[in-house]
Formats: sequence, C-alpha cells, structure tokens
Amino acid sequence: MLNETWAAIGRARMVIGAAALAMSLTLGGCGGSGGSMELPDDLQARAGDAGAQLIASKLDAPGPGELIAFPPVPLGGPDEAAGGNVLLNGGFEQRSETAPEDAPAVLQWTLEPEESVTARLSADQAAEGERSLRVDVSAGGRFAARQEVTGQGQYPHLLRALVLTQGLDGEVRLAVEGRKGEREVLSARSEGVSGTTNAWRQLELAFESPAFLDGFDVLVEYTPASEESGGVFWVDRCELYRLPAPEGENLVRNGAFGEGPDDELWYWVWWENHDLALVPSGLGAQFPRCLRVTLPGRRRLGIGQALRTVSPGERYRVRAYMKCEELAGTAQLVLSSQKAGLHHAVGELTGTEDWVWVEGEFEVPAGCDDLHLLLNREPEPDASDQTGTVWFANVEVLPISQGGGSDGGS
Ligand SMILES: [Ca+2]
Repeated sequence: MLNETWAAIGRARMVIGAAALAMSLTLGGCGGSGGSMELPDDLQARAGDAGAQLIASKLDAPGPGELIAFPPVPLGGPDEAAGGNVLLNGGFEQRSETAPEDAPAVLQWTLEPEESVTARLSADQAAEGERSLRVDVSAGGRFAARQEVTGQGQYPHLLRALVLTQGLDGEVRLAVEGRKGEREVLSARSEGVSGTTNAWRQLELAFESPAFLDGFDVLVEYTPASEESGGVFWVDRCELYRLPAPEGENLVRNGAFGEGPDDELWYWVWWENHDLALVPSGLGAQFPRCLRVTLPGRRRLGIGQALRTVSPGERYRVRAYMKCEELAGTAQLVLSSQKAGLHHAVGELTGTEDWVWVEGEFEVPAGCDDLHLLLNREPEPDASDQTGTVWFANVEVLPISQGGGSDGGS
C-alpha cells in the first residue's frame, strides 16, 4: 500500500550544512544606558558630573579643554544561562608575549589583513576592559580575524560582538565557516556595519553547527565597497554561546537510533528484507549510534514510522544526517500521506558521500492523519547485483514556530 505512494518522486532538495541559519542585527542602544563604561581617571576628572553626557566623541579628535566621553556601549556581557563564552580573548585584551610591540599578534586570534590594512590591539577605544582590536583599512584591502572553535556538536549557537566604526566604506560583519575536507558544510554571515556609528553596535549571528563537524571558524571580517575603500573600525567583547538544544521537539521516535539494545530497531518499521544494523556513527557522544542499511540496487529501501502528532496546516522541518557508499539510485527522506496525496522528498544522496545534513520543510495538508516519514530509495531496475550502503543518523521532524526562529534552509 505504502509503496504506491512512493512511486512519484517529488522535487527533491538537499541542504549541505546548516543553511537554515537565522541572522539578526541588533543595533546597540544609543542612549548610553550601558553603565559598564567608565572613563579613565584623567578624563573622569575633566568630565566631572557631566561625564555621562556625550559632548564630543573621542573619535572626533577634540581640541584642548573639550570634554570627552567614550561611545556608549550596549548592555550585554556573559549570559550565565547560556553556559559562558566559548571564545578565548574575545575582549582583545591579551597580546602574544613573543610578538614585537607593534605586531598584530593577538592571542587566540589569527589576523588576516591584506597589504593596505593594519590591525592591532589598541587602547584608544574599549567597550570593556582596556583594549579592543583596531583595524585601519585603506585602498580596498580586506581583513579577517579568525578563531577556531572545536568540539561543539549539534547545538544552536549565538555569536555576537561589539563594533565601532569611523568613516568606514565597506562593511564589518560576523561570520562562521566550517569545512569537512574540501566541502564547505557551514557558512553564515550577520548583517554588516559601515559608516560612522558613534556608538558601539552589537552584531549577532545565530546558527546551528552540524554534529559531524569537528570544528568551525568564527570570524570578524571586513569587506570593502570598492578598491578605494578605507576607514577605521574597532571590535570588542566578542562572544560565542552554545545554547541548550530544544527539548522534546523531535516528533520522530528513536530518531537518533539510541534507544533499545544494539540489535533491535525500536519504533521504526520496514517492508523489505533489509540488511539492517545499528552501528557507531562517529558523530561523537551526542549521537553515538546510526542506522546502516546495505542492499542491492534493485531492491527498494523502505524504513519508516507514522508521525501521529503533526497537525494539518502546520509547517515542519525534516532533517537527518546521511551518508552512503556505492549506493545505486537516490536515498531520500520522504513525507508520505495516502489520504492527502502527499509525497514530499528531501535530499538526493547517491554513490559515495560522507555525512551531510539533509534538510527540508513541509506543510501538513488538510485532512492528513496518516503522515509517514520514510527513509527511502526507489529500486533501480538497471542496477547491477552489487550492493550499496546508506547510513542515517539523528532523523528529526521539528515544528517551525510562527514568526521564525527556526526558519528552514533553502
Ligand atoms: Ca576589550
């Protein structure tokens, strides 16, 4: 019965890496309400009671006798609930002990300035502590400061930093990049900041890292607008938080294949005599087991389960880690409902591929109360007798909350 609904392969799409990345830009409060800023003693004495009043920005190089206030800093700082800042030297306070005084050797960060760009730890501006990273750009030179983060697993992350700009042509933004061999499997960028901000602005980038990624790079990067682009920017209070994974959202039972003994596949059913095995995934402690299926090309792959808790009209995200070896045909995730005539296929794995994150969205049609999620591959009548293998790990169906937050990839 179910096989009939598999006959028509719908339009498939596969998202490699975490393309479903929400981005947001938080403009810092310009009201100067961030009480964390203190003037140095000499300036405090000169500013007196008017110290909180922004009379002249230090950026404007005020003349003798002018009162000075530093640019306002948005409230922020470590979020205790999020488990602490993952980044090291995110406040740009520590320089390398062995580097020359003027060298751009910032502890924990790799600086990548092009020829016309200089970057250094500077005490002329600081959103917190005594220093920030100051970058002077000219002649359209690019810049990036990079820090590698390892061992994060599959979790939502929030990256944020404070940026101050002066006459900046081009944009500063936050980015995250992850590669597995030659493949780029994680890439996301925040909104950019340019011009003259007069106040520290907080940039934010939300993303989710795939479990098969051993590490990724966090970047503060500058992209010029033209070959003549120039200006100055400062970066401080750079933070990365690993947020708790949402609990109880996955509608797939035993989607991570971790329940039950090694030789029993709980909650899933199958309609063919497959060579199934629960094996170590290599994805770390988060998803230690995965499902391995070995089968000839001429046989249909069909393993699935009913999704009884979905609601018609609601949108959901479906995703899984998949890899394959010498697999004939195309392995996919399929949402199927006979009553509603639904056959929605996601992903297109074939041949030999390392772990990818296959992801898509779907809406439950009206009148649908028989929705099944299938780990699928149509039979290949012309395939040889040779067997192929496909692996599945952490299969998820997650509700997409109204108003975004988990808007899926494209
Ligand atoms: Ca600092």
